[in-house]
Amino acid sequence: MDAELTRSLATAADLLARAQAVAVLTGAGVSAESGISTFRDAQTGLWSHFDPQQLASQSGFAANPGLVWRWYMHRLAAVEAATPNPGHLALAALERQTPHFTLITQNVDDLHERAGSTRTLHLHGHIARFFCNTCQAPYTLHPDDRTAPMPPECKFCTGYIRPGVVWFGELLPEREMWAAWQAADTCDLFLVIGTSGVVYPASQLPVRARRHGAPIIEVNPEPSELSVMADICLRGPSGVVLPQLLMAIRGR
Ligand code: BJW
Ligand code: ZN
Repeated sequence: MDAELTRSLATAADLLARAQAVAVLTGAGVSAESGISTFRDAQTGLWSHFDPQQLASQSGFAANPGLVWRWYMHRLAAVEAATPNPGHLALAALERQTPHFTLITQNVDDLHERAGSTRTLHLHGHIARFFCNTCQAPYTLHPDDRTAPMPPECKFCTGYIRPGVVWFGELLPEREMWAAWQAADTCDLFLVIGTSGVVYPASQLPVRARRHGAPIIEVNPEPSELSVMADICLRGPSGVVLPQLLMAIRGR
């Protein structure tokens, strides 16, 4: 481990050990080491010709509902086959040893929950939940839907069924967003992990935390849009850095 990372880990561990209220924002990078592609990574294979930003929108769904459905079924299968990595496990352990801990995720997978995190706020919804795009009625996925060329149709209104995620231009779930603002406004330490920080309003959470003086720690192998406001940048994959951080806290 290089000397700068060792020093930064020790400072971050001190801050975490003293903090009473910790808020954490995670993004796709935290699931990368579980084999789930990050959102803005070049898509692979069949999907490399498509723009994820266009697919994850009402206009993309209207233009080609079959394509969007098949993309989500492909990604759902990847999430179901994946298992939590040491980064997810370290965050669950951190929750257990912190008096007030709020985990806010932009991820649509359930790997934080499967790692043992108990109070995760999903700002962008869940890939394994479904509802009607027209009348919002909830829908239970049928095994045949997974390989269907088109989305299933709603039995109430014949609208198309869509995944329970938040697309561009859509509002975030109110209860989760409100709880996330609260956590950012009241924390005494904010961690930003594995996110490019380009998507609003999630990107505003660390801004809010910083406004009232909470130190910001970033964990990301690459600089992000949020690096400029971070007091400490831990440059490395979260599956490696977060367990090291946990060890540094315990070794104090
Ligand atoms: C690792 C790693 C390892 C890799 N360890 N790290 C102009 C200006 C400002 C705002 C807007 C604008 N035009 C429109 C907007 C608003 C828009 C927005 O923000 N757009 C921007 C792109 C500009 N936002 C919205 O529309 C939101 N709604 C909203 O604002 O409502 C009000 C409103 C309505 C109408 C008009 C205007 C306002 C909704 C946003 C919903 C986003 N949904 C998605 C899709 C979810 C479903 C799906 O998954 O298909 O959520 S988009 C996508 O981005 C997904 C992610 O959760 C989200 C964030 O991405 P994330 O997690 O940061 O991933 P990446 O891939 O970007 O980055 C990965 C990072 O990991 C990198 O930094 C790597 O280095 C790192 N990494 N390996 C640690 N091992
Ligand atoms: Zn319907």
